[in-house]
Amino acid sequence: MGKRLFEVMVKKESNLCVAADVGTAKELLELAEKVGQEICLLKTHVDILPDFTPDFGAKLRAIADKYNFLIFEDRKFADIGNTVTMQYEGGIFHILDWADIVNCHIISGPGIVDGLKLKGLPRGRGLLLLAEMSSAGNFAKGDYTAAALHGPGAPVNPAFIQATPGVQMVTGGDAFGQQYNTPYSVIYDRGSDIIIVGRGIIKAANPAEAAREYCLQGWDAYLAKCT
Ligand code: S5P
Repeated sequence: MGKRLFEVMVKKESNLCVAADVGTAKELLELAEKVGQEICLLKTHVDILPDFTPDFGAKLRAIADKYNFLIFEDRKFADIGNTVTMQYEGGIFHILDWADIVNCHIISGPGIVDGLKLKGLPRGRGLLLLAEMSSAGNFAKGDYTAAALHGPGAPVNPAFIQATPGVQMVTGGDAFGQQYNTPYSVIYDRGSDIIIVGRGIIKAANPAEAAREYCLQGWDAYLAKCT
């Protein structure tokens, strides 16, 4: 999945992931059509959609295939391995069926990765680990961050892909402790591969235009970093 993601990024010249935190599934699908051309990834929170129906995944997949982007369900699994296997595959959302990539906290230890791998690997799915968080006062730092990056004593795998939220055109924050950095600082100064942008795009007067601008800035910074 990592290879596929890099292929999409190169082909579309985009390291932009849009966080589709809109109010309904209908709006989400409309947003995916608007920004589809500019993104490598669309990040969802499927549990915020009041009009979710079982065909949501297939509808979003069709748009993802049309515009060649991958789907990242930001589920932030955090339980023991056995429980997350069921949360990943079952329930109402059947995330395993339609999300290319999911993520998890490492708070419960390596068993969570084993659980998600059991279901995800046979389907070729990807998994991102939360090594840090963008919100003020979060506890993912120091040894915790190092454990997420290195595992038990191993060096950082160069094939790991780093995606960073908390991105807007200007630094700042929101009323709940979210902290924003610019595309350039996240990609160039902090060495991330992908910028994750929510309200900077979805609340813009013209989300498609805003996505284009974030895409250009993110990719320029990435090229500057990689060359
Ligand atoms: O540390 C984090 C991790 C994530 S995945 N901080 C975050 O903000 N996120 C997600 O990124 C968050 O759930 C939201 O969907 C998005 C940021 O949205 P924005 O509107 O603040 O750009």
